[in-house]
Amino acid sequence: MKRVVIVGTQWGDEGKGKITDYLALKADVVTRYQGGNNAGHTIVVNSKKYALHLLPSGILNANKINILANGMVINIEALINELNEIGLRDYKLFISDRAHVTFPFHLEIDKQEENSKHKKIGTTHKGIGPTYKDKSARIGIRVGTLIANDFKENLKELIENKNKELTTNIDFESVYEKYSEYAKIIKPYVTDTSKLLNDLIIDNKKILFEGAQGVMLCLDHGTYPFVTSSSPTAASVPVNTGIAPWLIDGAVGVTKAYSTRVGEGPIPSEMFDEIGNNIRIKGNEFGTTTGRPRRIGWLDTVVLRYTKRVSGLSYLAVTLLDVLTGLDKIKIVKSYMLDGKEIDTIPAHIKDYERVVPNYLEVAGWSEDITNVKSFEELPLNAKKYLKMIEELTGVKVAIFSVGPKREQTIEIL
Ligand code: 2SA
Ligand code: MG
Repeated sequence: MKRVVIVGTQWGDEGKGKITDYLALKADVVTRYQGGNNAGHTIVVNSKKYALHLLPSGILNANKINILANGMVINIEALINELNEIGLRDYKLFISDRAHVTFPFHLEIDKQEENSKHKKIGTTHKGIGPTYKDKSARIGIRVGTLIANDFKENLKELIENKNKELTTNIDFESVYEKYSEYAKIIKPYVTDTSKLLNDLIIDNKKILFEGAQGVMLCLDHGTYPFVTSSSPTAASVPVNTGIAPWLIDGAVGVTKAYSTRVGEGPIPSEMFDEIGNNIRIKGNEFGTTTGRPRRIGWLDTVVLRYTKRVSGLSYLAVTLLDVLTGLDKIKIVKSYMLDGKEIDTIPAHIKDYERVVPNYLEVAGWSEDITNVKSFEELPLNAKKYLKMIEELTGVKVAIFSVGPKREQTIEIL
């Protein structure tokens, strides 16, 4: 597959960064296409840790082309900080002139909205929703406008608009002063990335589209209103990058060997017991972006089949399999019960989804350490059975599994 989308099949944090990092070794281009710095992953190169929130995983490799496409919302200050963090090195970075700019007041609005709502979403407070809101309301500022001569007038209009809705007053001059400086820094990277991508496709380059968050957090197909404000599905790539849908060859769905969710909203297989606690500690299930403890549940194949349907999944990559080592029994959600009926989908109405009760299958676990396993064959029988069961229940082949954070702990099976 030449042009592949990395899709989070659950509620984010599936280990997409690790899988992208692994698959990026064979790719020429890595493109982020939605969200902003509400995403996050850590990359270790020469034993130095880099926390990336906006920059694509290929940035630390001088030979890769990295693109922030038009579907993104970009906190320019955070982007510049990330560039400073990676330091003086060669990189190829391109930023879409059509991506939208997240300003400090978007973060402020995000916090204010969360605090005033009686039903919290549990956002990352990164101003993601408010930036997309301005985009939809047709008052937002694109990167192309940030670097244009009349940025000042555009910013003034936006801030006058915002001052009407905010309890605090945004000082136009200080925002303008800062952002006109930032504009100079990023200007060399700004381009029409749709044109660039289409040219790269003509050149037969291998392209990875790196999704952030997960399909269950999709604005359209996720557990609305407990979702993010963009679409992490493979289907959103064409719109969010400016390429034709038929130029996408497939999608690798990344799933944990169990479920997690950070923020509010239902997770039907949530565990409130010692097993869940142990998984949280062993899997280091704390948010990269906000440090919040993640909620833990059993693997949910209703979710995976749903993700496959709305997003498309050519293959699965199962991460954190090693975290399940040592469990006597492992549960897998097979279907849900709602009002006495068995269902195999995610109800649209959130109150209904909150009421579903999972039907579980139970399989035997394994106790052998699997962190040094180098192939599928080396796995204990029950771990093999677990992966096979995931394939059977989803109808998607498991192409990759991972047994630890290191690159060599990612194993390809196909
Ligand atoms: P927001 O800030 O408006 O996007 O928040 C809306 C909801 O979306 C959830 N959310 C996330 N949940 C898990 N992981 C997220 N980001 C990952 C990270 C990166 C990834 O490691 O931080 O896996 O791509 C993420 N971003 C948003 C949030 O908790 C709210 O429920
Ligand atoms: Mg993450």
